[in-house]
Amino acid sequence: MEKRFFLASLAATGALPALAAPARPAASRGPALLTVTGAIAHANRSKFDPVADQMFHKQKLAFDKAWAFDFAALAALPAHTIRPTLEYDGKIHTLKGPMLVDVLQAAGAAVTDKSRITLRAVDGYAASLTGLEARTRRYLVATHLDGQPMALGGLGPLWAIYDADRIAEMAARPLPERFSTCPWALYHIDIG
Ligand SMILES: Nc1nc2c(c(=O)[nH]1)N[C@H]1C(S)=C(S)[C@@H](COP(=O)(O)O)O[C@H]1N2
Ligand SMILES: [Mo]
Repeated sequence: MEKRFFLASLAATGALPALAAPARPAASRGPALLTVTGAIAHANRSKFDPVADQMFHKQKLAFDKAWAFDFAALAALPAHTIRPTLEYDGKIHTLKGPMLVDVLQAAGAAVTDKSRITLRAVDGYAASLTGLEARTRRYLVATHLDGQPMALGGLGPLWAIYDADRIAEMAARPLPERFSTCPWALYHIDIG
Protein backbone atom coordinates (compact mmCIF):
# COMPACT_ATOMS: atom_id res chain seq x y z
CA MET A 1 0.00 0.00 0.00
CA GLU A 2 1.27 3.48 -0.76
CA LYS A 3 2.52 5.18 2.40
CA ARG A 4 0.38 8.30 2.11
CA PHE A 5 -2.73 6.24 1.53
CA PHE A 6 -1.85 3.97 4.43
CA LEU A 7 -1.46 6.97 6.76
CA ALA A 8 -4.71 8.49 5.53
CA SER A 9 -6.59 5.24 6.18
CA LEU A 10 -5.04 5.03 9.64
CA ALA A 11 -6.26 8.57 10.31
CA ALA A 12 -9.72 7.61 9.09
CA THR A 13 -9.89 4.75 11.59
CA GLY A 14 -8.92 7.12 14.36
CA ALA A 15 -5.60 5.32 14.85
CA LEU A 16 -3.85 8.57 14.00
CA PRO A 17 -5.01 12.08 14.91
CA ALA A 18 -6.75 13.51 11.83
CA LEU A 19 -4.74 16.75 11.78
CA ALA A 20 -1.39 15.16 12.49
CA ALA A 21 1.18 15.38 9.78
CA PRO A 22 2.83 11.99 9.28
CA ALA A 23 5.41 11.79 12.08
CA ARG A 24 8.79 12.68 10.64
CA PRO A 25 11.80 10.87 12.03
CA ALA A 26 13.32 12.90 14.87
CA ALA A 27 16.62 13.36 13.04
CA SER A 28 14.92 15.20 10.15
CA ARG A 29 12.95 17.55 12.42
CA GLY A 30 13.91 20.97 13.67
CA PRO A 31 14.31 21.38 17.42
CA ALA A 32 11.10 20.82 19.35
CA LEU A 33 9.54 24.16 20.30
CA LEU A 34 6.46 22.74 21.98
CA THR A 35 5.99 19.44 23.80
CA VAL A 36 2.53 18.14 24.66
CA THR A 37 2.26 15.57 27.46
CA GLY A 38 -0.42 13.91 29.58
CA ALA A 39 -3.64 12.58 28.09
CA ILE A 40 -2.45 12.06 24.52
CA ALA A 41 -2.94 9.05 22.26
CA HIS A 42 0.44 8.78 20.59
CA ALA A 43 4.06 9.76 21.05
CA ASN A 44 6.50 11.00 18.44
CA ARG A 45 9.47 11.21 20.80
CA SER A 46 10.87 9.24 23.73
CA LYS A 47 9.65 9.53 27.31
CA PHE A 48 11.25 12.05 29.69
CA ASP A 49 15.04 11.74 29.62
CA PRO A 50 16.71 13.13 32.78
CA VAL A 51 19.83 14.04 30.80
CA ALA A 52 18.53 15.51 27.54
CA ASP A 53 15.36 17.04 29.06
CA GLN A 54 17.20 19.26 31.56
CA MET A 55 14.80 22.19 31.58
CA PHE A 56 11.85 19.87 32.23
CA HIS A 57 13.95 18.30 34.98
CA LYS A 58 14.78 21.67 36.55
CA GLN A 59 11.07 22.52 36.49
CA LYS A 60 10.36 19.15 38.21
CA LEU A 61 8.44 17.74 35.25
CA ALA A 62 8.53 14.24 33.83
CA PHE A 63 6.40 12.32 31.34
CA ASP A 64 5.98 8.90 29.78
CA LYS A 65 4.44 10.01 26.52
CA ALA A 66 4.98 13.19 24.55
CA TRP A 67 4.22 14.73 21.19
CA ALA A 68 6.74 17.33 20.06
CA PHE A 69 6.18 20.05 17.48
CA ASP A 70 8.91 21.84 15.59
CA PHE A 71 8.18 25.17 13.93
CA ALA A 72 7.31 23.51 10.60
CA ALA A 73 4.77 21.19 12.22
CA LEU A 74 2.99 24.16 13.83
CA ALA A 75 3.18 26.19 10.62
CA ALA A 76 1.55 23.28 8.75
CA LEU A 77 -1.67 23.63 10.82
CA PRO A 78 -4.36 26.10 9.68
CA ALA A 79 -3.30 29.61 10.76
CA HIS A 80 -5.66 32.12 12.35
CA THR A 81 -5.14 35.83 12.97
CA ILE A 82 -6.26 37.94 15.93
CA ARG A 83 -5.88 41.68 16.60
CA PRO A 84 -5.94 42.33 20.34
CA THR A 85 -4.77 45.44 22.16
CA LEU A 86 -1.61 44.44 24.01
CA GLU A 87 -0.84 45.67 27.49
CA TYR A 88 2.77 46.54 26.77
CA ASP A 89 1.96 49.60 24.64
CA GLY A 90 -1.86 49.78 24.64
CA LYS A 91 -1.84 49.32 20.86
CA ILE A 92 -3.50 46.81 18.55
CA HIS A 93 -1.14 44.11 17.25
CA THR A 94 -1.58 41.21 14.86
CA LEU A 95 -0.91 37.71 16.13
CA LYS A 96 -0.99 34.68 13.86
CA GLY A 97 -0.75 30.95 14.48
CA PRO A 98 -2.71 27.73 14.83
CA MET A 99 -5.59 27.42 17.28
CA LEU A 100 -4.59 25.79 20.57
CA VAL A 101 -7.37 23.21 20.19
CA ASP A 102 -6.03 22.24 16.74
CA VAL A 103 -2.51 21.88 18.14
CA LEU A 104 -3.87 19.62 20.88
CA GLN A 105 -5.85 17.59 18.37
CA ALA A 106 -2.75 17.20 16.20
CA ALA A 107 -0.95 15.89 19.28
CA GLY A 108 -3.68 13.27 19.69
CA ALA A 109 -4.89 14.83 22.93
CA ALA A 110 -8.24 13.77 24.32
CA VAL A 111 -9.55 17.20 25.35
CA THR A 112 -13.00 17.62 26.83
CA ASP A 113 -14.54 20.81 28.23
CA LYS A 114 -13.48 19.61 31.69
CA SER A 115 -9.87 18.80 30.78
CA ARG A 116 -7.27 20.62 32.84
CA ILE A 117 -4.71 22.19 30.49
CA THR A 118 -1.45 23.60 31.83
CA LEU A 119 0.43 26.03 29.60
CA ARG A 120 4.03 26.40 30.73
CA ALA A 121 6.70 28.87 29.65
CA VAL A 122 10.49 28.67 29.69
CA ASP A 123 10.72 31.04 32.69
CA GLY A 124 8.56 28.60 34.68
CA TYR A 125 5.42 30.71 34.44
CA ALA A 126 2.38 28.46 34.08
CA ALA A 127 -1.31 29.05 33.49
CA SER A 128 -4.06 26.52 34.04
CA LEU A 129 -7.25 26.52 32.02
CA THR A 130 -10.05 24.13 31.12
CA GLY A 131 -10.75 22.60 27.73
CA LEU A 132 -13.88 24.77 27.66
CA GLU A 133 -11.78 27.93 28.11
CA ALA A 134 -9.27 26.83 25.45
CA ARG A 135 -12.15 26.47 23.00
CA THR A 136 -14.40 29.42 23.87
CA ARG A 137 -11.57 31.95 24.32
CA ARG A 138 -10.19 30.73 20.99
CA TYR A 139 -6.61 30.57 22.21
CA LEU A 140 -3.92 30.68 19.55
CA VAL A 141 -0.47 29.24 19.75
CA ALA A 142 0.87 32.37 18.09
CA THR A 143 3.96 32.02 15.95
CA HIS A 144 4.03 35.55 14.51
CA LEU A 145 3.63 39.06 15.94
CA ASP A 146 2.95 41.80 13.39
CA GLY A 147 4.08 39.50 10.60
CA GLN A 148 7.39 38.53 12.20
CA PRO A 149 8.41 35.34 13.97
CA MET A 150 8.87 36.03 17.69
CA ALA A 151 12.29 35.70 19.30
CA LEU A 152 13.20 33.63 22.30
CA GLY A 153 14.13 36.48 24.63
CA GLY A 154 11.11 38.39 23.40
CA LEU A 155 7.57 37.01 23.49
CA GLY A 156 8.32 33.90 21.47
CA PRO A 157 8.94 31.70 19.82
CA LEU A 158 5.39 30.71 20.83
CA TRP A 159 2.78 32.69 22.74
CA ALA A 160 -0.50 31.23 23.98
CA ILE A 161 -2.83 34.18 23.55
CA TYR A 162 -6.41 35.12 22.75
CA ASP A 163 -8.16 38.16 21.36
CA ALA A 164 -8.97 39.81 24.70
CA ASP A 165 -10.77 42.70 22.97
CA ARG A 166 -13.32 40.18 21.65
CA ILE A 167 -13.85 38.28 24.94
CA ALA A 168 -16.36 40.23 27.03
CA GLU A 169 -14.96 39.06 30.36
CA MET A 170 -11.42 40.17 29.38
CA ALA A 171 -12.35 43.37 27.55
CA ALA A 172 -14.09 44.56 30.74
CA ARG A 173 -10.81 44.38 32.67
CA PRO A 174 -8.01 46.93 32.69
CA LEU A 175 -5.27 46.02 30.16
CA PRO A 176 -2.74 44.74 32.76
CA GLU A 177 -5.29 42.18 33.98
CA ARG A 178 -6.30 40.65 30.65
CA PHE A 179 -3.45 38.29 29.81
CA SER A 180 -2.50 36.52 33.04
CA THR A 181 -3.41 33.13 31.48
CA CYS A 182 -1.38 33.84 28.32
CA PRO A 183 2.19 32.55 28.77
CA TRP A 184 4.71 33.92 26.27
CA ALA A 185 7.75 31.71 25.56
CA LEU A 186 5.39 28.72 25.78
CA TYR A 187 7.21 25.38 25.50
CA HIS A 188 5.10 22.77 27.28
CA ILE A 189 1.43 21.87 27.47
CA ASP A 190 0.16 19.17 29.81
CA ILE A 191 -3.30 17.68 29.45
CA GLY A 192 -4.68 16.54 32.82
N1 LIG B 1 6.30 33.50 30.26
C1 LIG B 1 5.55 34.33 30.97
N2 LIG B 1 4.32 34.65 30.52
C2 LIG B 1 3.54 35.49 31.23
C3 LIG B 1 3.98 36.03 32.45
C4 LIG B 1 5.28 35.69 32.90
O1 LIG B 1 5.77 36.11 33.96
N3 LIG B 1 6.03 34.85 32.13
N4 LIG B 1 3.15 36.86 33.20
C5 LIG B 1 1.70 36.75 32.94
C6 LIG B 1 0.96 37.81 33.57
S1 LIG B 1 0.56 37.62 35.21
C7 LIG B 1 0.54 38.89 32.87
S2 LIG B 1 -0.45 40.06 33.58
C8 LIG B 1 0.97 39.08 31.48
C9 LIG B 1 1.90 40.27 31.44
O2 LIG B 1 2.96 39.97 32.31
P1 LIG B 1 4.46 40.38 31.90
O3 LIG B 1 4.54 41.85 32.08
O4 LIG B 1 5.32 39.60 32.89
O5 LIG B 1 4.69 39.94 30.48
O6 LIG B 1 1.70 37.98 30.92
C10 LIG B 1 1.42 36.73 31.43
N5 LIG B 1 2.30 35.81 30.76
MO1 LIG C 1 -0.24 39.69 35.90
